[in-house]
Amino acid sequence: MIYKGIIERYKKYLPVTDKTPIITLYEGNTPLLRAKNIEKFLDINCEIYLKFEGANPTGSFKDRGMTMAISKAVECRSKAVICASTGNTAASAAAYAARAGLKCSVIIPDGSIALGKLSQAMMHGAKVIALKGNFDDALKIVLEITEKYPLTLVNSLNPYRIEGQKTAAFEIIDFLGRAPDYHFIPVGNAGNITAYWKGYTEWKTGPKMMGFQASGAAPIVRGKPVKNPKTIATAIKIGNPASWKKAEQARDESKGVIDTVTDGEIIKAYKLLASLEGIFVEPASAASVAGLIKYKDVIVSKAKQSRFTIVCTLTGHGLKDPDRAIKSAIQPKVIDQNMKKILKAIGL
Ligand code: AN7
Repeated sequence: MIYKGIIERYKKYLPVTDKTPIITLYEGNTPLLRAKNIEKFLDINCEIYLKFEGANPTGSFKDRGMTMAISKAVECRSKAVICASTGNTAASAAAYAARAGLKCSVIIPDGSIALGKLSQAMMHGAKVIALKGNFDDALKIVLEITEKYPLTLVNSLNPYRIEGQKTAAFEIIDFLGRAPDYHFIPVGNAGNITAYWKGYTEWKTGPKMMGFQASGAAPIVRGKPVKNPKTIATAIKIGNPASWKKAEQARDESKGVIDTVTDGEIIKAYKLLASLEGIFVEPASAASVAGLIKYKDVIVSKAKQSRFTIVCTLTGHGLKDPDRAIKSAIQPKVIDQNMKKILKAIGL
């Protein structure tokens, strides 16, 4: 079968009918890559796989949910959609809305979203409102607007978003032939951990769900909302997640954990992925691998009896946040057209 996106592939398991117009950019079907170099680096007796969601059409996992949300919005004759966003939802909503011919407005926290995401939302013709406030303020305002005006909410509170995103768990089960033992995932607004758990439980299987928040933006771990969340991983700079309770449910039912990783740990994992595996992700995405590194000893001690299979979701592409990449790596050398100096710089 020719691949035509997640709705075509998983129609039977999604709330669509033959009448649903499918708005797709052929999202999904993303690589599940074995990470042998990281296994070796960590000296861990497990198989580690990376689900690289940066390979989606707009560069993040949001496209899986957005193809569903926008298709259903068109089916319901909606004319306009709106979301609050730390960037990736905005980029995805703007792209799919453009393809569907819908109006799109996005409210983003001013100064707190990565450049790639902002450029996407702008290019796809969304009305971009940069709010003087944070993501939580933006979401509150968007919810107020959608209560009063006929705009379709395309944040993950829209249940079709979760339905679309659960297909990532289906792909993992299809690829491995079963569910992994552990699944590491970044947690922001907590829609994705909710969606994966829904996908796994629909197959009556499931790994331990291991969710990670940035330590400066960790309301679920702290047990209360964080007023001024702080982290370099702007995608998950969220102080009051919409799917808080469902994330806790995923954690508890799967006997997993939701814990923190520091910005330093995130940057370390971000660099490891790029330098050891050739996979460029945005900082928030590296929270899953940072979490795996944090829990390595716990897993190794349990892995004595059996060899575990571990999946880490890498939620978004590194090109989303070029500023952070350039700040995190060795700067290029500026050199005259002088062969001797150039050879020296190369190390010859
Ligand atoms: C790269 O775009 O919330 O826990 O508004 O962009 O489902 O929120 C983005 C979230 C992880 C967290 N990694 O997922 C938004 C937004 C990346 C992200 C998350 C986000 P959720």
